[in-house]
Amino acid sequence: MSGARRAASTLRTCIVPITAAVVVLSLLAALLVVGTLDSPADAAFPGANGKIAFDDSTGDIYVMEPDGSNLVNVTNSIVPEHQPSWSADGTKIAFVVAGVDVYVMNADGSNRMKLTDSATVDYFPTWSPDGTKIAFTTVRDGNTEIYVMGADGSNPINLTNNPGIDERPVWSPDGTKIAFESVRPVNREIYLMDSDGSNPTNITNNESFDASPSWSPDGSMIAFETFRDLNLEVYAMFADGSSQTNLTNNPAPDLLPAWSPDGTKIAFLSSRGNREIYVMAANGSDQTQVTNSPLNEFRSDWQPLPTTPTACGNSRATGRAAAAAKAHANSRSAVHCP
Ligand SMILES: [Ca+2]
Ligand SMILES: [Ca+2]
Ligand SMILES: [Ca+2]
Ligand SMILES: [Ca+2]
Repeated sequence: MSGARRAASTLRTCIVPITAAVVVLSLLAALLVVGTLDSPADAAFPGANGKIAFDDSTGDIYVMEPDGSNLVNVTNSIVPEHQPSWSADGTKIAFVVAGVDVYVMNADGSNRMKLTDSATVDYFPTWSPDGTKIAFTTVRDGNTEIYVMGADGSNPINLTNNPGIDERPVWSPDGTKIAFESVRPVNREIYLMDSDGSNPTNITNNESFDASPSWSPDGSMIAFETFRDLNLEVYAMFADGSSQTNLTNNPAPDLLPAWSPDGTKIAFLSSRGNREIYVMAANGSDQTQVTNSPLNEFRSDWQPLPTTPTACGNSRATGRAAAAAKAHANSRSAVHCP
């Protein structure tokens, strides 16, 4: 391993607990947020924050900048498209057509391809980090199960095999686990299982409704929605289910969190008036409305953009800027940049 790669690896290791603690340790939040804002992306989905994709009550999928600008309809068809999910390299979107089949398309809406063709409904697609597989939900076996298939639709396999409701899978950034919702038998909880379907484990363990898991890009935390406070709130917890913390704290329904690829922000939906997409810092601060439409927005997902991060600043920087970046990095970590 080269010196620069080793340094980047060391810095990433340091950042994992920092990113997680931002949510839990409010007294340290300001300091720690500063510590993560300019850090390299720390994820199996390495990248900067790209566009936000979402669907709405028109049955189309849109992409926009995270501040709501440059809104583009990428489906523009008369059949309803919903549930966009970015691939880890940010080049493709998996989605659902007419509520019954999983498709993929390029980020600009081109090259649309149908992946499932069962007699029942297939929905909630999500990519594996390496882009080779897609997990989804289906009722083809007579009850709601999570399946995984090749990214070309080949070889679908049942991962859950449980008489309860199992749906909304999301792959962990390192590819080893899948978080999902399950009702076994009466209470909706967030479960983790190994990516081959083994070892399903209830991690929310709360008598209220818990749903919509979204991994932080470093894999240390999961954001989710819950009704435990008698209105929907977005919470975050460590991936073992500990330290479940309310991030939104608003009397309106807050739901469907989507962590940003750089780990610093979370997009979510809120019905503070008309339902809109909001973006907040990962500790719940700075909740900002980014859509403004009389329609109802639904699920959002944040595009990872490729970067070439190093622990010692942008490798393309030269001269005084590069020296300043190295000095800044050295002042903030145990890693010494040459
Ligand atoms: Ca099931
Ligand atoms: Ca529950
Ligand atoms: Ca709320
Ligand atoms: Ca709206």
